[in-house]
Amino acid sequence: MATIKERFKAKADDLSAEIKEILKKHGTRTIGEVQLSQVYQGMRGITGLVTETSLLDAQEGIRFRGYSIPELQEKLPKAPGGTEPLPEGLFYLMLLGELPEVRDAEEVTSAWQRRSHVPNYVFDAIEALPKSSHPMTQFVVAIMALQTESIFARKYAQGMSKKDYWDAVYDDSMNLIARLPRVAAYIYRRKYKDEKHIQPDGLLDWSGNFAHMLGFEDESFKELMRLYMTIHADHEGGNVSAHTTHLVGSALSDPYLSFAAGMNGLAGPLHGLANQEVIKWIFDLREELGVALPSKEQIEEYVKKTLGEGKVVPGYGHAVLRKTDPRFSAQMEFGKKHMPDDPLVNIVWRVYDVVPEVLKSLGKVKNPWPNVDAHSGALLVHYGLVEYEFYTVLFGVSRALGVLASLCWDRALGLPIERPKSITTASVKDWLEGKGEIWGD
Ligand code: CMX
Repeated sequence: MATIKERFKAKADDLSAEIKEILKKHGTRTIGEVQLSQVYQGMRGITGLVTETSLLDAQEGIRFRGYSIPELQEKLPKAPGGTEPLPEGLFYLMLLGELPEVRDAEEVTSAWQRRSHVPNYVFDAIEALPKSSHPMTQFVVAIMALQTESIFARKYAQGMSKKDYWDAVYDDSMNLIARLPRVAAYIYRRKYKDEKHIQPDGLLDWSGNFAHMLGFEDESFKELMRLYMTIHADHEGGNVSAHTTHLVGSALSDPYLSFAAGMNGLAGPLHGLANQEVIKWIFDLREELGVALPSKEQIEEYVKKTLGEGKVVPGYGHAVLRKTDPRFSAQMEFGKKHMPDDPLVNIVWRVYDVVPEVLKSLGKVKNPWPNVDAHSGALLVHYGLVEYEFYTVLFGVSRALGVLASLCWDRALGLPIERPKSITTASVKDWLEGKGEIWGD
């Protein structure tokens, strides 16, 4: 029986050959046109990247290798007695493009268990930061400290051949994913739990062990972690964290450097940090109104106040999606099943009843519907994980699965350094006046 690495290599060789053939026959075909407004407005809608692991449809939401989130919940292997998918299975699916059997997910679990040792100097690097540092800052510093372990960097320095890049990236990616829960849990227990650290449980799956090291033994919290780690893993290639990891990796920066760069992007409030902003916004709303469950009218007033202060409503809107995010819906289903009467969860649902209409009335918001971040915090608070500044770290641990599986593909397919063309407004004005072309080298 071939190892996951050997199976990946065989698949990558097949796809490389196929892509060569496609480009030979169709490489000059035009995929779309670029308007001047798109160049100025965040490259929205410009197709310019290949990401094999997942594809986002504006109406339907994300599909991982063709499978929607409800399909993953049905088809991916589960932990014994559990109903939520194991992210190990999703990683396997993203990497190999095939649904895993139970034994395949188990193989990933045991590979990550074997690779999970975090050297002490990584904890020392975290300890060198003040405890008040944001958890994402501590997380990125820890990833950078781990970089000294990079097999890719070491082998590159020794003169590795191009054809072996994928192999070193695969090992670095597997090691990094295996170590992230320990690093993240260390940051959490250091900052919020009097430095009372919890040793890993080598018998648990990746998310179950993560929950355990964070200090949560409730089985339904472990189920939430499995779902959370699955749905946050990947959202095709153009979002800031995925695109940054891919871009930095294209310079042959190793997976640690590339992933740390992606995490700096995830730490922005318009991207992953929105999950902490949502719960902060709801806590502020509750405090200002002085009620446990505000009415729809009260919420509407508060939303209008937020907008009036020139702020965004966190957790709503998306650059690509034009419907309720299925990742929001999956969390809503989890809430209905495990905590239908939780007051905070009920606020999230009430906000969902109110915000889209208010945002629509502005006439400029392209997507008034909730994204993944609108729901996650309330579920975590239910189990006692109330320290919302930590939420983006959870998102980051999950995001590693998608962006690092993609990085393996990038190197296996030999994708080149990324270097789109930029222009100046002066050159645009010349072009508009017919004084020549603005593009070209
Ligand atoms: N509240 C208020 N205004 C919003 C808004 C929101 N939730 N979403 C969009 N808008 C505004 C934009 O700020 C923009 O206003 P200006 O023209 O005055 O600059 C206008 O509506 C048009 O924006 P858009 O084309 O609809 O949205 P973008 O593609 O530019 O941005 C996003 C997408 C997600 C950054 C934006 O919707 C937003 O800021 N949402 C709140 C933050 C958030 O939840 N981010 C998490 C996204 C998911 C993730 O990555 O984790």
